[in-house]
Amino acid sequence: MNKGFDKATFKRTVLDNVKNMFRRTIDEATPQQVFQAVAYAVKDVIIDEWIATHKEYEKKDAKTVYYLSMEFLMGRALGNNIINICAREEVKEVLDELGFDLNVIEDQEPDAALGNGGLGRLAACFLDSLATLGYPAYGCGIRYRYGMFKQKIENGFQVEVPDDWLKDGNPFEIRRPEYATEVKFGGYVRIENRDGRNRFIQEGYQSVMAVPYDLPVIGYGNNVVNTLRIWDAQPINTFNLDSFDRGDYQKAVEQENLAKTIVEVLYPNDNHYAGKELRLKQQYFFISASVQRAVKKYKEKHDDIRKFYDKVVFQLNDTHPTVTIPELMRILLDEEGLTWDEAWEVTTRTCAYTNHTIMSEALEKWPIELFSRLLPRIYQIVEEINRRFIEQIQSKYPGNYEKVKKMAIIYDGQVKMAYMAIAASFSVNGVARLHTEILKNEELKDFYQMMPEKFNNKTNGITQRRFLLHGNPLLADWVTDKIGDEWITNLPHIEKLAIYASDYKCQQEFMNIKYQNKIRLAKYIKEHNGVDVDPRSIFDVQVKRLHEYKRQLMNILHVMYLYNQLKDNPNMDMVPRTFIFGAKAAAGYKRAKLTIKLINSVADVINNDKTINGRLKVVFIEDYRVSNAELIFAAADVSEQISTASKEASGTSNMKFMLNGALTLGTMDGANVEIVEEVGADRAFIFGMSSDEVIRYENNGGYNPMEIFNNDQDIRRVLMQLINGYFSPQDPELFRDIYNSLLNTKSSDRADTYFILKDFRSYAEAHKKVDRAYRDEAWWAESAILNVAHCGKFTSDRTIEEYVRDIWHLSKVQVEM
Ligand code: 26W
Repeated sequence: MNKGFDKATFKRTVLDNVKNMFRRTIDEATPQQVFQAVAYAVKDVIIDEWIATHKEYEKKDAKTVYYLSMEFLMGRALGNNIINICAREEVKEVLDELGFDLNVIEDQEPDAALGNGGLGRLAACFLDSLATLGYPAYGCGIRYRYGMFKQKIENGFQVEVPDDWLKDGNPFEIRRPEYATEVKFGGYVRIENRDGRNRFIQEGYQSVMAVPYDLPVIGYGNNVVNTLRIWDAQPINTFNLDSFDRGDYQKAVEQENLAKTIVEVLYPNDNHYAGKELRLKQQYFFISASVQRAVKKYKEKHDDIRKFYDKVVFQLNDTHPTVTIPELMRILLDEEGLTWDEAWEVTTRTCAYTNHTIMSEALEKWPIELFSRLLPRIYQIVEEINRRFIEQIQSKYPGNYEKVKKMAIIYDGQVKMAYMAIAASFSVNGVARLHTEILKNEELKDFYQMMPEKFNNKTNGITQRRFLLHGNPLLADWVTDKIGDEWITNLPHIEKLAIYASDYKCQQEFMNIKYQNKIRLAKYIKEHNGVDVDPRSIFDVQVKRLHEYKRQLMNILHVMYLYNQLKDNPNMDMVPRTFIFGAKAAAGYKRAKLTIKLINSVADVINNDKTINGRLKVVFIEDYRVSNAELIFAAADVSEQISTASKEASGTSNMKFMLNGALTLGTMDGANVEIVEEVGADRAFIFGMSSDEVIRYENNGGYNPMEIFNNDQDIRRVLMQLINGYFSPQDPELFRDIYNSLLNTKSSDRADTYFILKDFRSYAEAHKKVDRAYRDEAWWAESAILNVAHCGKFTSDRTIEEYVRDIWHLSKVQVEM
């Protein structure tokens, strides 16, 4: 309940908006128009708080974190915003009175999909927590014209469709042309000696104007509204026709094109570095604009730029924003006139770096040629950072040239972004305990040995406001009914549920809510896939980006294996199971796309086989994204978290499933380790090799999957079905590459790189345990409730408090209205 919320005023605003924006009365308005009208009305409600929040920050002169990220996967705003202003009931009533269903209106909003997956969604959860906890924070990113592509499934194959998310406008954003900033690319550096000092002047460059758009990030029930600032690019010509006047027509056109292309589209790669020039332009574009703006803002209030770090901290979300380091150095050296040592002191006390992956193909290494051509002055600075860093290595390890080779920022013709980030940050963190240990002891061992004090862990978290309160209203109400609503801002409080876990009546209530949510998802599946699924079957779900290390392939191979068993043994005793997949593959990732086709081919055969009596169903949910994720988590019984141990830095869907009462079926990887620690190993289904074992095999050149192929006839049968047309009669060779990837060393440097065959038997065993466990209704209900009760650690509120305590050192601000 929001005491300050005036229903009558709100209703009038909605009606006025429909009239003024669309020249229509409410009964003529389309749902999309009503959505727009409601969104603008909500913006009206929060605008004073947004202003007041920033006034308060100014007044307190509060230290601010800038969360610098190429990706913010915000999803839809309306539903979340009205929840955070605590006016969901009121808005729902107003809409009822106007003859509209709030859920239908929410469905009109496109997802803001300015991110790929885990890293982008984590940034969104962090913004929610920062605002809710009352910490001064900006998210800084790019206003991509096209976000993450929409996925269509045609004939079982993924087809990418552009995501034109801005086509109806974006009601919550505000354009801020007064903060437009020029960003320069290319040209050359002229050195001029003035008063005995060298000045570095970039000439012959192209530039664009970065224009920010601000989006409100609303704290839960606390009047705080923070800002997500995303930058658009505009041609500079419209501001300054000089070059055109001087007859430099070519350059004017090029600058126009640069502005158009730079923010055109989000790169849909997850965990894969592609080395595209435009990507580096995007990185420097939003970083230069954000850093310039932060410095300017600081200088409005403070004289001594050498104390910048007292008021500002830059958190680098993976290496993508690492040019922050040389860009801040450039501003301090070239514009503020600091000495190198002074500038370095400021930079290294301002920047902190988060690592999100150990996948070696994700490491950003830019060719010197490209980097220095695009960013000539920045490159000079990187060279000097590298030169001094090598000196430091040599003084610590005299004569040890191996160390220099392994740790240099520039080596082998490449600029290594992670190494620069580590060398120049005061904090380096991993995103789950196991991940941080692997960074310290394996991947970044040399850096850890040289500067152990920088390394720390921050286990990821998720926001319960979106993934329970908004996504699963039935369960949210039930929880509140049992223990009150403190869990909304203090998730560990949810532990109070534990005493209800063994109570028969509570178990019934809980399982009934799960059943209602399964009906809701079954309806969605019927509408979108045309497949009937039985809400009484076990909903066994794997939703995440498609990647070999996440092993969706192992999941579908196991489905094939189960299907074979059912065919051989029609009376086999098994609880009906619905396997649900959702995953986008990077557009250029052939094998991942083929895996999607395999899942859909298997689904086609199984779903249409009358002889198995619907005991097995396979569903691939098209266009998995934040909005349908909310429905999926709420309806899941089993959460598949089956990455090859050591490969998944943390995972965050594992936490969202747990919060919604699904049991984890997973490996001891990423945050699964900590989930099991919280809920107890007996309330999850753990299988497979440990990360130590995986790493040991890797260091010894892998293992021989042929042995398994030769000795295990069930596995052999499944693999043969990949190449005998069993699931692709019209093209028996279709899945040859997948078969080869598992068995043939020629198709990848190691056969079965991700140990699918090696872990298969123990995976199948774990599935058998799920089947047995689900029959014990009381045990399952108890376990599901205990999962909810023990998920307190995994709120992003906790994660943010740890960042604040150990890295950012911010103070909470209160906003009175
Ligand atoms: C340069 C291409 C590229 C693009 C994205 C490389 C790497 C990425 C991201 C780091 C991939 C990513 O999203 N990583 C995920 O981050 C989550 C939040 O910390 C973790 O929970 C996931 O385990 C991790 O895969």
